[in-house]
Amino acid sequence: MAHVAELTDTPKALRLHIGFLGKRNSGKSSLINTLATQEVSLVSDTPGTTTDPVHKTMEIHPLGPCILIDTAGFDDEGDLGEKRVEKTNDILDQLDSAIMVFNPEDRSLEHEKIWYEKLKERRVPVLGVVNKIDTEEDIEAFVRQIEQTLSIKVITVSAKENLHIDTLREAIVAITPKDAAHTSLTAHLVQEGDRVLLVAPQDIQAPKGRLILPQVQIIRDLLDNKTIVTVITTDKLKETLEGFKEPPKLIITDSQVFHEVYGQTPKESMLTSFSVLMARHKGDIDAFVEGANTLNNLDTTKKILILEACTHNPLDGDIGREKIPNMLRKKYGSTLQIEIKNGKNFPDDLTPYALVIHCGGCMFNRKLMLSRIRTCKVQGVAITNYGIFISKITGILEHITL
Ligand SMILES: Nc1nc2c(ncn2[C@@H]2O[C@H](COP(=O)(O)OP(=O)(O)OP(=O)(O)O)[C@@H](O)[C@H]2O)c(=O)[nH]1
Ligand SMILES: [Mg+2]
Repeated sequence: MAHVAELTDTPKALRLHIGFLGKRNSGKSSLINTLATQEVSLVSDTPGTTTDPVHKTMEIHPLGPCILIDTAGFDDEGDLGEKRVEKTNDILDQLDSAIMVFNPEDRSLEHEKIWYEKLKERRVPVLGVVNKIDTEEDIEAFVRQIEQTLSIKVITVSAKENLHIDTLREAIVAITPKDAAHTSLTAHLVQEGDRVLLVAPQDIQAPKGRLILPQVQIIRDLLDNKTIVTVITTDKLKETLEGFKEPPKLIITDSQVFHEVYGQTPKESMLTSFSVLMARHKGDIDAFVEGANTLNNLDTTKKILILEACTHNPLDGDIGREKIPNMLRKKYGSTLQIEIKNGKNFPDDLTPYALVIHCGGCMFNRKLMLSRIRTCKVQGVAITNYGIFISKITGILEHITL
């Protein structure tokens, strides 16, 4: 059954990520269980019950598909405690919003101040939730203390007694931005009734028996936009175009065969790629184009960093590990220093690099990608992604509809 759920579920990367943070024993896990109306996370009166971040997918109307992330208490101590806190720290870049849970039995706000600053830095909206109001007196004074110290909206609840849980749900909806990850991927290019041709080579890189996530998402989006969709492999391009009465409004191609498709694109048709659409949807297309333009004048004394987020097994001709390095070496010489890293770990120091070339990030949410782009900007390092890089280096960028 797990397999079925996987196929029908909204991909995690498209869900809004809502983090529950707070001291140990404040009731983070209890609140998630109450919202989910099921035992998702273990609850106990022993501080430090939750150790690793726990993900619970759920629908919150009208936000849509969300992930609630339970975390270890940010006041955890000792060697193990520090590691747990680090894991909490690692998820901050993904958060669309954060729920900071307070325990009225402990009114110190030192940790909370630090974590509030971390969230503010990342532009994550924060909602304060004072839990356990069934046990404590003078909750109002505590609410005022929090509001004054952190300048956040605070509500009061009891996970145990199910008090004000509807208010909590409404407050979560109010603070969580419905971001661009939930808007259409293609509506800026097409209208109802337009004919759209997708070129999706099913080469050795393609997973057996299915299409890759960006292709699935884009096909779904085109269907939602009531366009007429045709999907082909590259070798069928010529006869498909010949069979059309009129040229298609839009052709969307895999970037790896961009050149081939560009050569055959009718002048009346717009041309873009799956990765360009995903880049716009997921990141900051202008930053990526600007990043790719550093190739005009590349500082070859510095290194190039290629970041591949997936941990798939490298295959012959793999795009991140072979195709892109080969393209770079062909243009800038074999001495160009190229580093390839697993994109899960984004380096803190980017200054040794002239350019970061990121994968499409189909496994990441938009918030995480934007945060990486921001980190690059702060350090003055250019960033682009695979699709934009390939279209730039093959001289096609100016012919793409962005
Ligand atoms: N009286 C009362 N007790 C609560 C409430 N919410 C949680 N608790 C209790 O507080 C204790 C801690 O709850 P958890 O949900 O495990 O707290 P947590 O923040 O997830 O704790 P860690 O995982 O250790 O960081 C448990 O014994 C809960 O039963 C509440 O609203 N009222
Ligand atoms: Mg917990």
